[in-house]
Amino acid sequence: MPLTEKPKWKGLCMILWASGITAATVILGVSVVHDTLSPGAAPEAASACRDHHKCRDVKRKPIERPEFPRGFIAQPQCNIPPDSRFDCAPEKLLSQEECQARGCCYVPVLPKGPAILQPWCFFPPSYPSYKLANLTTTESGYTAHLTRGVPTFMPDDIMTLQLDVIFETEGRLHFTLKDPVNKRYEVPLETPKTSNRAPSTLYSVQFSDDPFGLVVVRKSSGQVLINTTVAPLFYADQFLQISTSLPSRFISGLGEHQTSLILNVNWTRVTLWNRDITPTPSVNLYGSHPFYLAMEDGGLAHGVFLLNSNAMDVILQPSPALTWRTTGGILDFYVFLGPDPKSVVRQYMDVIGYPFMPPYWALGFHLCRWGYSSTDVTREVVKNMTAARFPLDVQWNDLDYADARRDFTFNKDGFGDMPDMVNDFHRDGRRYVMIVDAGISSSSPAGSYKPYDEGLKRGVFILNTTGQPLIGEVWPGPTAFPDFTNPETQQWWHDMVKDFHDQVPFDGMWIDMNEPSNFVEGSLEDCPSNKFEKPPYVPGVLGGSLKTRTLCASSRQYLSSHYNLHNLYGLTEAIASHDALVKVRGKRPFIISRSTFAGHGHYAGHWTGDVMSTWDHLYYSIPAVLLFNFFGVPLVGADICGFVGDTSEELCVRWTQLGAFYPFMRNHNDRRNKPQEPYVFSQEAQEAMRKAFLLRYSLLPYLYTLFHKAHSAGETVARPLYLEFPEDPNTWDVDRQLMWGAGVLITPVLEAGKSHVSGYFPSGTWYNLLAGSAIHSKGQWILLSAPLDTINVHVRAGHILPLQEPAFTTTESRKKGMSLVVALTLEGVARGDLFWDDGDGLQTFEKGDYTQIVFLARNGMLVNEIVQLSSQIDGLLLKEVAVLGVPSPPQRVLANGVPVPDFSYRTDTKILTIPLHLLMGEPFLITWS
Ligand code: MIG
Repeated sequence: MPLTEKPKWKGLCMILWASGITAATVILGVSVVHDTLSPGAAPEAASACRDHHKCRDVKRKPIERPEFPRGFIAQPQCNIPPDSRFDCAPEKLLSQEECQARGCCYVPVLPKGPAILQPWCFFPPSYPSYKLANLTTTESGYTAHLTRGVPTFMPDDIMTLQLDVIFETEGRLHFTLKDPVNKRYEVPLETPKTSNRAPSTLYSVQFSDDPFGLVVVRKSSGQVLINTTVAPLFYADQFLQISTSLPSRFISGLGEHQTSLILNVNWTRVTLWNRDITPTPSVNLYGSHPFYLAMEDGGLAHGVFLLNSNAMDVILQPSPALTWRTTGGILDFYVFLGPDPKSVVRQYMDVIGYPFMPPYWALGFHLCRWGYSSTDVTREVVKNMTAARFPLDVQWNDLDYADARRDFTFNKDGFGDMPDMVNDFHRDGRRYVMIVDAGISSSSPAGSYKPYDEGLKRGVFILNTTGQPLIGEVWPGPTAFPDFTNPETQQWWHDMVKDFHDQVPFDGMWIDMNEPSNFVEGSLEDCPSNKFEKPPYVPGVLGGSLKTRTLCASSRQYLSSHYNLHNLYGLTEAIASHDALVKVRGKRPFIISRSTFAGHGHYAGHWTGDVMSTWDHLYYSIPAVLLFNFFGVPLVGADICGFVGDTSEELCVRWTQLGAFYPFMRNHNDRRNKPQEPYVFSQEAQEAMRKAFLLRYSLLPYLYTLFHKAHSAGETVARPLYLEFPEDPNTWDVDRQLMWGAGVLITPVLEAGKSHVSGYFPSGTWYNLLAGSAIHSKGQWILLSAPLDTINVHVRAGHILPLQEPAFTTTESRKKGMSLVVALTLEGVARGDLFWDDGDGLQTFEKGDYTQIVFLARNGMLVNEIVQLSSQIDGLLLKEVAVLGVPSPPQRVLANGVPVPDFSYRTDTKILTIPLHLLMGEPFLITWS
C-alpha cells in the first residue's frame, strides 16, 4: 500500500510524499432539515458504570439539579436546568443589573466543589445568534452565509460569516466559519484536500436556521453527536465561541494537561496556552492539542478537532456539553466519525499527519541528568551502567555541556574533549543527545557568538512592536528567540546545527524551553499595552496574563503575531530541527521536544516535562502517554523516577518497571536531587530494574513493528484498553494500565508498599509473558501478584510477538537471535508480524527497503509469510518458538519437515518450547502434533 501521507506544513517540510486523493462521483445523499432544534436537547449521559470499586465519581454521580431560587427568575425562558446553562459573563463577574442589561438570565447558585464555573448569568434561548442564509449544496457539501442582526457584548463582532461544510471522506466531516471579507489568521497546517461526493453511511448533517445551528447525527444509532444550537455562536475579532451537546460523559483529549484519561465534565475548564511549569492539575501545560474523542453507546466513538492555535478555553459541563472559546483565528472543525475509537484516532492523524519513524536505537534506554558536570562524569556514568549490567543506548547531557549555557557551544573546561567522548560512545555502539534551548544568548560581546551575530544579520529573531529583536531572559541570561515560521530562520538553524555537528557528532536533539519559556514577563522591557496583550477575554492561563513566563503576545513573527503563533513555537522548532538533522546527518532524525502542537508527531517525540518524584506523578504518566498516542505523538515518556525532588528506591523501581513500557524510555533527574541512575540502588532494587530492562529489550522488535504501523497506518503504539475493547464499557476509564499494540497488556504497581495490583482483563485469555500461565477472564478485575521485582505483562490470546535476545545496546541486540511468542486462543489460532529494516535509514518504508513478515498459527502449525524482503534481515536467526496454550503434550515437532527432538512441554503451564536454528528471512513451517 502506498503511503498517502502528505507534507503537513506549508513551507516547513522537506520530505514530500505522493498524495492520495479520493473522489467518488455519486450524488450527495445527506438530509437537510430546516427546522429549529430545541436548545438543550442533549441526550442523557451514557451510564456505563458497573458496580465496581474502580467506578469514578464522574460516572456514578447523579446529575445535580439544585432547586431554583425562584425569586431571581425574571422570565420563564430562564427556567433552564443549571447543568444546561451557558455562561453569559465569561470575561468578568456581572451584577444582576449588568447581566440583565446583556439580555441574559441571572440566577445565583451556590457552587458545590468543582462546580465553581457554573454560571449565574446565562443565555436565554432567545439570545440573538446568527441566522442561516443562502444555504447551497455544493459538489461535496454545503455553503451558506450566517448573519447576525444584533452585536454581542464583545467588541468587533463579524456580522456576516461564510460557512463551508465539506464531506471529505466516509468518516470525516470538515466545516469552517470564516470572515468572507477580511482574511483572518489561519493555522499554517497543510491539510488533505479530499472531498467525497458519495453520501456517508456514517453520518448526516442537519441545520437549524434561526438561531443557526449545525447538527451531526450518526445514522446507525440516530445519536446526535454534535448540536451547536445549545448556545449562541460568537464570532468577534478576539472572541469566537461555539458550544455543542455531547453524547456521553466519556471525553478524552484536549491536551496537554495533567489529567486522567477521561476528563471530568462536571464544570471543567481546560486552557490551551503553552506554558513552562511542573505539571499541575487544571493548569495550562507545555503543549496544545485541541482534539477530543468521545465514546458513544455501544462502543462507538467520534472525535472533534478544532484547528486553531490561539489561546483558548474549552469548558465541559455536566448536561453534558462542551464549549470551545478561542481568542482569534477562525473556526475550522474536523469531525471524525469512527465508528470505533481506533478509527477516530487514525482519522485525526489523516489530517495532522502520521508519526515519523524513529530510529531503532531511540527505543533503547536513555540516561540523563542535569548536573553531569564534565565529560569525565558523563563517561563514568556510562561505565557504571555497563559494570552494573544495565543496557544503555543513548547517553545525554543537559545544560552542563554548554559554554555559559549557550546553544551550539561546548564548555572547554569540563567538556573540552566532548567530541572524543561522543566518538567513544559511538565506538561502543551508543548514541549521544544533548539539550538545545530555544533562547539564543544576546549578550555575548559582538563577534564572539555566531548564532546571535549571524541570526541578527539574517533577521531570524522574533521582533517587538518597535521592530527590534524581543529580548527576554532564559538560562544564558538575556536572549532573543528564533522565529521558526521564517524560512530564513530554518536555514540559519540548519547552519548552526551543522556547525556544531561538525565539531560534536551528536545523534539527536533535545529541544527544551520552547513554549517558549521566559524568566521575565513578556520581555526585559515588559510589553506594550494593546489589544493582543489585553484581549477582551483572557483564557484561564496561569498567572492571568498571556505574557506570563513567555513572550509578549504582540511581538511579531514572520507569519503573524506571537498572539496567533505562540502555541506553534515548539512545533515549528521541531520541524526546523527535524529538517536540519535530515540534512546534516543523512539519517533518521531523533528529536524530543517539551512543547508540542497538533501535528508534532510527524516530526518529533515528546517527554512530559518536569514531573515530580511522587506516586501521584507516576500514575499521571500513564494517561499522559496514552493521550499523546491519541495526539499522534507515540514517541513519548515521562522522566523515569521523576525529575523534581528526591526519588525513593521503591518508587524508582516501580517507575523503571512502568518506564520500560513507555514508548520513549529515559531516566532524567534534576540538579540538586539524590542520584537515581539504576546502579545507585541496592542489589535487590537493581535486580528488579534489570528484569524490566531485559523485558523491554526483548520486546524491541515488537515495539519497533508497532512504530512502523503508527508511521504507515496511523495506529497508536501505547493505547488504552478501550481502543481494543470499546464494546466493554468497563474499559473506558481504565488508565492505570496500558497496552502495547493490540497484543500486550501492562499492569504496573502505582502505589507504595504493595505486592499485589488489581487490573482489568477484558473477556478472553491472557498469558503472563514471563510465567506463561493463563488467565481466562469473563471481563473482570483480577488481583495479580506483584512483588517488588515484578511488573505484570500479559499477552493477549491470538497474538504472536517477535522477540530478540537483549544486549547492552541495540547495536548488539539487533544481531542476536530472535524468538516468537505464540499466544493461542482456545481455538488454537494466533497471528503477528515483524517490520525490520536498517534501523536508521531515511524513508526505508517509502523506498521499499525493509522486510515484513507475517506469522500465522493454526491447527498445530506455525508458518511465516514473507510479504517484503530486504537484505537487512540476512543472517538473523529464529532460535526459539514458545507456544502458549497448547492443550496437551505433543508427540512430535517438525521444523520444515525435520524432527525437532529437544522440544519441551510443561503440563502445568501448557507451554511448548521449540529450540530452532532457522533464518528469519526464509519461509518456514513448524508443526506440533
Ligand atoms: O528551567 O535544562 O524540563 O528536563 O533538565 C529548567 C534544565 C530547564 C527544564 C527541563 C528539564 C531540564 C531543565 N530544563
